[in-house]
Amino acid sequence: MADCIFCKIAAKEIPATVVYEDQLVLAFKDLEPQAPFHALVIPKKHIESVGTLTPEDKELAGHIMCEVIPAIAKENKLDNGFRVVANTGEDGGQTVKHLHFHVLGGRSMQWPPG
Ligand code: DGP
Repeated sequence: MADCIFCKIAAKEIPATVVYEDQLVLAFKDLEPQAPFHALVIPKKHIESVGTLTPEDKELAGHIMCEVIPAIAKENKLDNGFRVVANTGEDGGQTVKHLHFHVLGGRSMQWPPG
């Protein structure tokens, strides 16, 4: 999508520190890290949010959850635990309208989040 910053990162038009990449998915360090390890996992194709996922995205979403995020956690030694967050829509606090999963680790997380 023309004006989407994460599409531009996926297309390598904007630089990012990549921590994982395959044909379907890119993961890169968050610009404003909220934990010692903070990466964003995005599909390369533009999907707005968890709220706009459809059954057609089942394989992609399963790939992200069942393969990509566990691989990132293992590679970055988040053995003591980590948090996965998908802010969704206005009330969910989503600021970038391209589906992304925050993966945060390296410190103890609190609950509830702010
Ligand atoms: P959210 O609030 O869930 O939509 O999170 C968007 C995140 O994206 C936020 O933590 C900051 C990060 N971010 C925004 N622009 C950029 C960028 O250009 N590069 C990188 N690496 N991260 C960005």
